Amino acid sequence: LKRVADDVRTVPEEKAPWFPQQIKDLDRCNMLITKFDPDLDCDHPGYNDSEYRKRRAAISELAFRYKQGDPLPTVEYTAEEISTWRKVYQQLRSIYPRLACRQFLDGLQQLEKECGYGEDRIPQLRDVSAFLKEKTGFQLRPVAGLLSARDFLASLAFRVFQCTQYIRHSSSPMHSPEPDCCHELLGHIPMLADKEFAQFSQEIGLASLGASDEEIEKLSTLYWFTVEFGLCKQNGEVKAYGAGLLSSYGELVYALSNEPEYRLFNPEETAVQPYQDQTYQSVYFVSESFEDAKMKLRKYSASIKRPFVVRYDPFTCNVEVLDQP
Ligand code: NLE
Ligand code: FE2
Repeated sequence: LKRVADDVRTVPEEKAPWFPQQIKDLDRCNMLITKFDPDLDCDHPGYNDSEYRKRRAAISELAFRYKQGDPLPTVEYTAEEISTWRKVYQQLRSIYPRLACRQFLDGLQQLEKECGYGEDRIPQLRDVSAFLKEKTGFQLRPVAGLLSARDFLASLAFRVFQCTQYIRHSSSPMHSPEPDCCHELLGHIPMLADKEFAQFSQEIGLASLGASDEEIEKLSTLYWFTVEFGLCKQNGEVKAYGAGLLSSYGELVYALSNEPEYRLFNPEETAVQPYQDQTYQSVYFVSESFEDAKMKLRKYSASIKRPFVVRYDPFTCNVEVLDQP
């Protein structure tokens, strides 16, 4: 295997989009999608609340200034923000035991025991990142809003999870179309404390590096219907493992009622299913088991064709680029 890292962009027939090869390159993976921005989207519940928008701008600033390796910024949350968190936490906590998958419940229990999770305070990214680092090697990085799929997936290749730090508007605690700290901390973090989940999250990230726009679109659709909105069978019952469900009381209850359509998870079909990002999904993909979803996703990721091979070096945290053998 010959190193081709530096010629990837110069050899015309091997042209691939730029991608990060060192963890500090993630400072360049910051392309935001502004369609849910409360300053621009008149359907956002915070659109007419100038206090909320000012607060969002201040928290975004922390993310804009952040460089890889800086200590994670802390936010002193206001009483109103904590009260939104409390509502979200209490409501969701009461239905998790019935509706969430086992891996999620395990992770959440550890976070409650070891990382100060509870209804009275919003956990700080700094503490959560240190916790995850010990469990699965994942670390957090602050982000100002919804990231482009390419940049978001690329960070997973380095076991970095990009996390928003602001909280949803107090008028809609039960559902938000955009990510916020409730979504990250309650939806994603418990799953990222699971070793195997962390491993396959990184594999999706590695598969995305230098992939074509078309492949990125498919990969992010798959990510959407699994990591965000996935359901799986466990002991004969359907449970949620998707973070978008596990952070939204409204959609979690809906997804596990008999209203929505269920289809069997199959990467080829799922990857081209149009998805709903304004409101609840109209279809959910159910896999035979959590392990089954994982296996199929890994297989799909590994099948993406690129003119080169990437390999992650855990000692240097660099991605090596090698010629296709
Ligand atoms: N709908 C989710 C929630 O309310 O927490 C957020 C989804 C972000 C992709
Ligand atoms: Fe998410």
